[in-house]
Amino acid sequence: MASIASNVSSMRATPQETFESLQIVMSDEPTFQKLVDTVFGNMDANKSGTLDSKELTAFMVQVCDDMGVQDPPTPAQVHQVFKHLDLNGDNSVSRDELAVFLRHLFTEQMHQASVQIAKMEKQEKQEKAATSLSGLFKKQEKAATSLSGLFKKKK
Ligand SMILES: [Ca+2]
Repeated sequence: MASIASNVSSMRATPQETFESLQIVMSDEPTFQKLVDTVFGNMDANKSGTLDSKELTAFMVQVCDDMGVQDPPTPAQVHQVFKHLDLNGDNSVSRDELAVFLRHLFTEQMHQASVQIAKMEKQEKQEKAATSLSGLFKKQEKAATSLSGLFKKKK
């Protein structure tokens, strides 16, 4: 159930993979809506068409478990998420309210993934620069050695 949401947000995927799968979902509205339907359908255990805090608790426990988080969410945390989801304050979360939340969540995750990708690219460049610099030093050492050899011969 949580598998779709956790696949998308899995910590095990590389930032590049995360970014690409989120981009696919976010760039295609029918795909996004289908995902919302699937997630909502899985969360709405009693098929009432809305989510209550019990259903949200079960969902959050599942997601935390899927993501390898040791501590299950506290009732206070669930309450906070519920309040965040329940945009019109009627004490239940509709499919459309979940859609708003997921769109926001995915946008945020795409941003985080792109920041991570940029960081990794920068690191790679720095490593390359360091490698070529040390190669340059080695060349200079060689040159210095052969020059000093030349010098010794002259003596
Ligand atoms: Ca509501």
